[in-house]
Amino acid sequence: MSITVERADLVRVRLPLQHAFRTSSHTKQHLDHILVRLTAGGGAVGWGECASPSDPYYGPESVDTCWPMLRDRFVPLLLGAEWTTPDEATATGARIRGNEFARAAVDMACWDLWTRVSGTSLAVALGATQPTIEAGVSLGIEPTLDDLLDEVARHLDDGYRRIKLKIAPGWDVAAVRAVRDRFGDITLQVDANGVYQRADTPLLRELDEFDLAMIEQPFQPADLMAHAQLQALLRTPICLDESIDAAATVDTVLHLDAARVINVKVSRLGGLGPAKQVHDVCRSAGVPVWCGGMHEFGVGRAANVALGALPGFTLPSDVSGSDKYYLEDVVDPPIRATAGRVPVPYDRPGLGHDVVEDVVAKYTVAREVICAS
Ligand code: OSB
Ligand code: MG
Repeated sequence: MSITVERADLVRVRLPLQHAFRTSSHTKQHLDHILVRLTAGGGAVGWGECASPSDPYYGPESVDTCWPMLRDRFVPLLLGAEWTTPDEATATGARIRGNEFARAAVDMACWDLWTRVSGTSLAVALGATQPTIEAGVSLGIEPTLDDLLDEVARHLDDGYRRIKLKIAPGWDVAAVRAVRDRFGDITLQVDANGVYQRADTPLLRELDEFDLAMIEQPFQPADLMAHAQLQALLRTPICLDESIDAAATVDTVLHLDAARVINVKVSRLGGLGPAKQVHDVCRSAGVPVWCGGMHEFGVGRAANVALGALPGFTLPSDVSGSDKYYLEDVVDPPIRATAGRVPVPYDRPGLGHDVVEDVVAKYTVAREVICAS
């Protein structure tokens, strides 16, 4: 079966948040992501999501860099090309370096299109085996420790079984201690998003006494040596997120013993194909992985659910129900966690969740159509 994409719609969608996000600089009431809708000759449609943050603080990309990369680079390379597998489709963009969030949107849309045309579910096509995935939540820095304790209590009440706390200088040991003291032996882990310096090693060692499931990305992404040196001092596993830009980096990380757990993200790695590769490398090395997220809308979230059901995903994910974040989502059926688990839609084609175009239209702030010339 061969597929040729003839048209791509880029849609910038702004979904209102359930609870405003506070960052160090401002408060956000909504998030903008780019949905990519591909139409093949014959009319079949596939959807992908670019879940880049608005600001280039997690990585170098932003929504505003992804849009022209999609419009002027990834989409024109794909349009008119004949392909038979998603890997062949995304190979059209292989010469482009970096820009993984933009690349991931096209990759995901090609997987959705391909599995819909072939009448299989994305989960089956990827080789997923788990009936449900374990949902976890990622909680941000709160104004006070009492606010944090309330947030943790609320999510435990909602059935989530694993809690991840964002930490940063000034919001680390005391926050972890407060949560441990109050909630006992829940599965607890922390994520620093690379904000500590090597000189903070004594402080990071203090976290070792709290039986954390892992410490995620303490140092900046390129500093694998610092992670290896810290891992040698800790009993708690280090997990890498931002550092893992490709399967090849996993080899280096494992060789250095710079981490003992890997966070696999479709968005950060440039799509489902490369994310599966990282899963496969870790699985054959016996290294546990879990599925991370970027606050995806339903399209990207559905891709995370399918990926997160692969057999090597043995640790709880950051994939929660989309109602944790959004008042209304773009897919039907909605993605929900029940008793801390999200079901995997093996019996539905493609992503397993259909995009509701009326909802997309309601929240669209920009749209551009690119056709094969
Ligand atoms: O580091 O895992 C991260 C969100 C934006 C940027 C970075 C990260 C995150 C999350 C969100 O932790 C997890 C989710 O999608 O719920
Ligand atoms: Mg992270």
